[in-house]
Amino acid sequence: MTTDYLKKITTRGKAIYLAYDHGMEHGPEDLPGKSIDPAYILDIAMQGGYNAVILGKGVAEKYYKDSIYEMKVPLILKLNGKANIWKGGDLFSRQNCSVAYAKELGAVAVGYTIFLGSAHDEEMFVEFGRIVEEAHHNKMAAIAWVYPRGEYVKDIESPEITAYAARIGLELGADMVKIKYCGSTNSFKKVVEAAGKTKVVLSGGPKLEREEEFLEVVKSVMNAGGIGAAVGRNVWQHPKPLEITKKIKDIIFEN
Ligand code: FBP
Repeated sequence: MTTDYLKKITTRGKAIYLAYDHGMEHGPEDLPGKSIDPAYILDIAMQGGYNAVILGKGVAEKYYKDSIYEMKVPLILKLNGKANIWKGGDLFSRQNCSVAYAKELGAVAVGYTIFLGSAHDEEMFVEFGRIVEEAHHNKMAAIAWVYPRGEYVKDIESPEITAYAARIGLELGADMVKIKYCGSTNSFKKVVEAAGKTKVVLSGGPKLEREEEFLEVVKSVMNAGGIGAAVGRNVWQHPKPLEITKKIKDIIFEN
């Protein structure tokens, strides 16, 4: 099947997304200053010309649906999420919003995190597998966040496990995988190769002290064949979010 479910959230095959699911994943501690306010983030997404903003169900309902943002910025609805408190063992992030409801909220794509290596990874494969089918029946894209975690994962950012993460996206039918950087352009090329026809975007990571460091990572991902980045903290924890957005976009779209 060649239907391009990503058309609405890409520009000439490339993309930049503003991620804001951290209220659940990390808690308010990771939302300093103005970033606690979803409207602040949506303004950045709109003014920065992002290909989409990534929100959970509640924020989408209260701040996006029937607002100016709905007309200006496409929505990727994050269908699962876990809090950052339980440290007792294998992670399992269950679905908390249906594809049908995501569509009602105006989403053109849905996202779901899989913790590869957790004792529960197969259950997440099953949930995401069903989500892919439902999304595609609704002509929506399905995006997998694939993050290696757990007792049996020695190094969560090794090239080998990152390539495996990318491949899981392809095997499950994801249109796109959102994964962490694994250290070099050459190793990331193997990641992109493992993902095959599933597109690869960088998952931003914690705010780096020096913005140049982050921009180098984006450059490397693009040189390796990635199609863009989904960034959160490195943009909205930045003192000048629109300036850093422009720098990231220059790399992604004019590389
Ligand atoms: P960032 O660019 O801020 O890292 O956001 C990307 C993201 O995938 C979010 O969507 C998610 O909440 C977070 O990172 C998860 O990060 P981690 O599990 O590494 O703490």
